[in-house]
Amino acid sequence: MSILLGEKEYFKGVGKIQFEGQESDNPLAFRFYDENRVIAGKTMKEHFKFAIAYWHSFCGSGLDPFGGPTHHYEWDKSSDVIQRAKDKADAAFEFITKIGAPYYCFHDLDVVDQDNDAVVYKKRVETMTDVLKAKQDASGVKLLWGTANLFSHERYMNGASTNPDFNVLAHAGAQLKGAIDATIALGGEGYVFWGGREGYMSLLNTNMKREREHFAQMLHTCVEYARRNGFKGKFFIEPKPSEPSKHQYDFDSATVIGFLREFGLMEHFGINLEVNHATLAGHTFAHECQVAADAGMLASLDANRGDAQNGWDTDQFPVDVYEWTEAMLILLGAGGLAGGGINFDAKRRRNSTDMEDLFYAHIGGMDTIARALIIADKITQHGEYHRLKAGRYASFDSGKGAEFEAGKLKLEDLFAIASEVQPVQISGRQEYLENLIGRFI
Ligand code: XLS
Ligand code: NI
Ligand code: NI
Repeated sequence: MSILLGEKEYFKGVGKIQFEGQESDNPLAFRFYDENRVIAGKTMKEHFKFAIAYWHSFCGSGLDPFGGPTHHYEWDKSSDVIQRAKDKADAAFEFITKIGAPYYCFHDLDVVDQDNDAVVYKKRVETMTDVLKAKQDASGVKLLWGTANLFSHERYMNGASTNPDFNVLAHAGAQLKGAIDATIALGGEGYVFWGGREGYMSLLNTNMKREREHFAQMLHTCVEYARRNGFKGKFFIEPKPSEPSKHQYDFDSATVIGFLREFGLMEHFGINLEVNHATLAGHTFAHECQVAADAGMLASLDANRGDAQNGWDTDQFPVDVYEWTEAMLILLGAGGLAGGGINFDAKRRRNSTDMEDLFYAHIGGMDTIARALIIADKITQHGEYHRLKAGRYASFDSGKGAEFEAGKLKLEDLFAIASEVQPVQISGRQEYLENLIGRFI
């Protein structure tokens, strides 16, 4: 079967990327990501469900606050809105099949230009849904999640579902309906809410309580609509502490879990964690993964990385094997991602202007994560790491510690025990553990 699904080939000279193993010198090959390799009972393909982000890979132009586009796309030339959207879809599916990602993700307005008229826009999204459906059927590529872009249009400058003006909220609802319809029609496995404008710039003009309540009400309204229309997948909230809002309501995993509990939304939702968002929240990626996993909410990941020196969402491709090994240990411990996959929410740099750069970027990211999984599995099988970590809590496994965990001890009991025993100093052995992990990398 030809991997070329459109009429025109956009990524000329690059064929299907193959797994060639660690010794390969071919820059356009995988060294670690072997989709059929079984690790801990599942193939890599099943573990990761790698997805390509439509926005960064096929829309992002390299533009930054100081300069215009540097990525000039062949598929972005037609003056006809629908033709341009179709050309972009051709390019997208050509890339997705060549890189061998089983999934993709999109915002409604990644696939077709927005229009202020809600009815015109609805029609456009429906037209493109049919186009994407045909491409999915022809290629076997699936939709990991869909979402609505409720942050770019100027009407959302004061928020979307949290806008103080009900008329703006209604437009957000119209867009949400369209994006949910598209996700259902395309068999999307999840639906993401990322609220870039759901937050505030100043509390002087913001009723935070009301805005959070409106946000929760909108989520309930979406869940009701989607379930009534046959959506069986998970909804994901993607936390981020700030940017573009000064303060976003979905600050981090812990905040989101609290919010979902407060408003009775837990059963329908999981968390979609993004590496760079964790960093911006002042956490490690592992911290965010662990908080979500402990609540049974580790559902999906947006793979990227920040910059150690710059405090913004630089969305670079993952390269840090140590960081991902820690995450993969948590993921293996949680029994995998609950309903989602790994989406590359990452962009090549503004000055990475060769067409091959998009391939190098994804190959590097997929190999980094694959390598981390292989390492995490070896660490798990070796056993010492897990033994040491569990061993630190052994005093709660039996005797008085176990009674405390079971809620059987009163404060007076603790006093009585303390008057008889003195704790001996026990090392946390952080460096030992760091070296232990390092041995497998
Ligand atoms: C922005 C977010 C965004 C979401 C989807 O920082 O990462 O890209 O993933 O709306
Ligand atoms: Ni982001
Ligand atoms: Ni993201």
